[in-house]
Amino acid sequence: MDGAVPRFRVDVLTLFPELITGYASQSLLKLAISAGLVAVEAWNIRDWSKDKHQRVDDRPFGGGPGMVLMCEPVIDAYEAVQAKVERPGLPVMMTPAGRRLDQRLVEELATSERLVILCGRYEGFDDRIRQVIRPLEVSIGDYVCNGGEVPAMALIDATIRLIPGVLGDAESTEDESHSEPGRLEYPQYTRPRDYRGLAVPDVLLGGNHGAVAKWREEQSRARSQRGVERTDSNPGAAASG
Ligand code: 6GU
Repeated sequence: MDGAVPRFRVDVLTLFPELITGYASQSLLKLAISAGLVAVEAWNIRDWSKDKHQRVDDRPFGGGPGMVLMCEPVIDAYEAVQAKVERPGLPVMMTPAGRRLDQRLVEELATSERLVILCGRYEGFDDRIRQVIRPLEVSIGDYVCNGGEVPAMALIDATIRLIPGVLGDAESTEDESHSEPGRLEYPQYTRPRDYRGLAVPDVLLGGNHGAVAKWREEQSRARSQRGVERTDSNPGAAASG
């Protein structure tokens, strides 16, 4: 690190900051952080509670199960974290009611210099948090997770790999699954040539680059087609969002 401002910064507001710091301490993200390309900071919303028991949630008005995250600690945390650095971040709220995360949205997010991500737990956020902050609301799919942390990690994971320099090989985002909408990558093989009677396709061993490219194109097309069929035959996967 040379003290330069990282090209991409993510601040995550959560009740479980260690989920995020644990994730950020491994693998590609760890390398990108130590190279100074990206920064990921996790903040505990509880630190902005004014309650002597550090409470951040309360029962819903109107009754019903579960607890709701309160306006004051969340918005105080959000405003304090926004003020930590000069450039304001795009506010992002992780919620199953949000816009479905896809590669197009990932690409949009990667053009941002800074995200401030709000992760909820319990039954959700007091709606006035959304009304005050006016965040981009993002969902990772039509199912319910126990909190926004795992969805936030999926968003961060997909986004940082588009930040220049994070992946070693500049080409490796070009060819891969979803760089064209709905397009899936061709199958890959490595040693050994034969595993439990399953052989590597001959074309990959022949050294004919033209033939390899043609085979991969065909395989990619066939896989993408199968993806469409799977979605069509599975009403859950086809649900709109
Ligand atoms: Cl962003 N949050 C939660 N809690 N569940 C989800 C989600 C987000 N996206 C899909 N399911």
